[in-house]
Amino acid sequence: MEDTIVSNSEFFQRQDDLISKVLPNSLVIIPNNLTSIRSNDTKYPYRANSYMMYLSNWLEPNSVLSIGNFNDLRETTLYVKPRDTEKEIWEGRIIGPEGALSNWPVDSSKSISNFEKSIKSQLSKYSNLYLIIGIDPEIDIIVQKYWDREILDPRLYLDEMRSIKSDSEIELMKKASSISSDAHVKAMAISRPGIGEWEIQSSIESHFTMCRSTKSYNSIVGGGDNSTILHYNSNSDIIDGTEMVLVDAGCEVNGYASDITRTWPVSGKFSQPQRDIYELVLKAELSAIEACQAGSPWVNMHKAASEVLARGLIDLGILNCSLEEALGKNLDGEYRKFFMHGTGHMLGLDVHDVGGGRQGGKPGPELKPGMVVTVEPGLYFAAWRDDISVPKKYSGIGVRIEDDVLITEDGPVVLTEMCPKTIDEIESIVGSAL
Ligand SMILES: [Mn+2]
Repeated sequence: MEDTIVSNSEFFQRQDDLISKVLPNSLVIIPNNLTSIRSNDTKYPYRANSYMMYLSNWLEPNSVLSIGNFNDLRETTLYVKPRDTEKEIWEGRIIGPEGALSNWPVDSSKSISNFEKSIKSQLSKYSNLYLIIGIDPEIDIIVQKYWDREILDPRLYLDEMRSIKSDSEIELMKKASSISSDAHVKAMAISRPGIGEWEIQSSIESHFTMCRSTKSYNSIVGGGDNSTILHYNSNSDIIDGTEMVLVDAGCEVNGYASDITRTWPVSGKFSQPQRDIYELVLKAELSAIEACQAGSPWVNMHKAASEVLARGLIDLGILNCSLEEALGKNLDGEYRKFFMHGTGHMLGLDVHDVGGGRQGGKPGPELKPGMVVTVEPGLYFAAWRDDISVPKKYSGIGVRIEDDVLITEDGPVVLTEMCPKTIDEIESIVGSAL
């Protein structure tokens, strides 16, 4: 079993919490993610489903977790791939039902080949069924064969549980934050005029691997105008000595993500226009972090960042309008041409984690102690866009600064604070490993 800081008793506690929230006599079924083909007979690296990881830390594909509360007693069953010597010779060890039962937080364990038979008899004794539909279509079909009543969604409860992190989850997220911070510092240190975007990507991801972690999303390394493409990830261009690079990369540890963005000039020296934009985004970021207070609505951090950015865009002569017009009635004014995404998202087992965010213009959930959010304002002046006009000196500049923030009773705690972001710090690190 992989090292983890989360104990089996904590996993059992999560299962107990879940079954105390669902209706009496309910069965909750959580299928695991499918594997996916990369080409012919090679597969993408497998990543277990986050709900499966949250409730059982089971990481092998071809598996299903079921948790029932029949007569108020917990009944957790893990259906897993059976042992198979022939297969194991080629593909590696399979834990199997016996291994699962002795080391994982489950009450019983069976071969996945018995799933249909077992679920058929289980369903006949339960009065309610919860299933996350759409993860594994085959499981959906089997379950619906034996259940013609309404299927309920357990995510209603699970997302709320997952949005508040326990001490051990926070510890894992601190570990991920620290590895990602070091990776960014190393990448700054090897930066030089003419460096390839892929070289920076390789340095960052090799550090993740070296620390026995894995990237939690595809690394974004965009030099010059590429930095204005929000989800750029071909990382295939050479970066000119006059340009900055925007790097959005983070690793996960035991499934828990970190998510950091830094932007720096590959020469190690900010030009005045780069400095103007960088300082403005940094000011917006610090103001948004300050707004991450327990008890305040989600939208507050976005408001804080937006106000700083809108005012700054006017001061720099990029917007020629009133502050009201720049900001807009619903934070939808002129400034959105240059800051077109949200200020942050929840962070956890998924990099864009469950349980948060603004949807449909609503203020979003209240920030609570134990939540971890990202704060990531940015400004993007794409040279290739013909729908905007900005002073020439700012054309082709894109800056985003992103940190991971834990909400506590005593105010925001920046988990990624060891990753430098002041202009002085960055200028002293860039190129220092050459
Ligand atoms: Mn992010």
